[in-house]
Amino acid sequence: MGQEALIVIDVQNDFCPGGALAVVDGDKILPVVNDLIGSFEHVILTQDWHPDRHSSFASVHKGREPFQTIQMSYGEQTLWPDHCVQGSGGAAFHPALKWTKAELIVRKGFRNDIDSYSAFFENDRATPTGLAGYLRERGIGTLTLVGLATDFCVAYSVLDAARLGFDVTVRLDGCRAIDLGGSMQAMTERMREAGATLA
Ligand code: VGL
Ligand code: ZN
Repeated sequence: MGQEALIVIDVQNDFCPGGALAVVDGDKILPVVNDLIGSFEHVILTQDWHPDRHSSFASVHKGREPFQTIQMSYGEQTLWPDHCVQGSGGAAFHPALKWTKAELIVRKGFRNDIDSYSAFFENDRATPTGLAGYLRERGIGTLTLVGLATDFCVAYSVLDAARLGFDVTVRLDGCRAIDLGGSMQAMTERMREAGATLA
């Protein structure tokens, strides 16, 4: 069990209204997320952080459109509008996010040829980001997750955390979904099956 941490997934401008990959009401989570940041001793943030011609962008695949799915060497990959380009305003944290207390910021998706939804592994579900080792070394075994988007980066982080043996709770009032082709219902079921608590 050990210590507890709050993990805040991708609360960045591009996932909020007006952003390149806006999640409906993405900015509405900010009061809940900021309250949780205030109440947790340990806070970790993730930041989606892509090179400017990242392989998850539809714009680099001739004849493809955002939200289509393609086969990559590591499996199926959804194509996205260009988003969260390293150093861009869209990749910055939402201005209302009270992020200063964070002890660690995990950047992900920075390798050109592979996407990374999860805070723990890239989309091959095998290449680690280092977060599990960090948490274990610090004696943190219990995690609460919030952020964007529920059915992609939050959900894959939750599945990996549960698989790695962390005790995981998702605060759904601190999350909003993209909901692509029923992904919200499918990922909710998978998170439950994995043993996560959905609160
Ligand atoms: C995300 C799609 C692409 C997310 C990141 O944060 O959920 N979704 N990149
Ligand atoms: Zn991304």
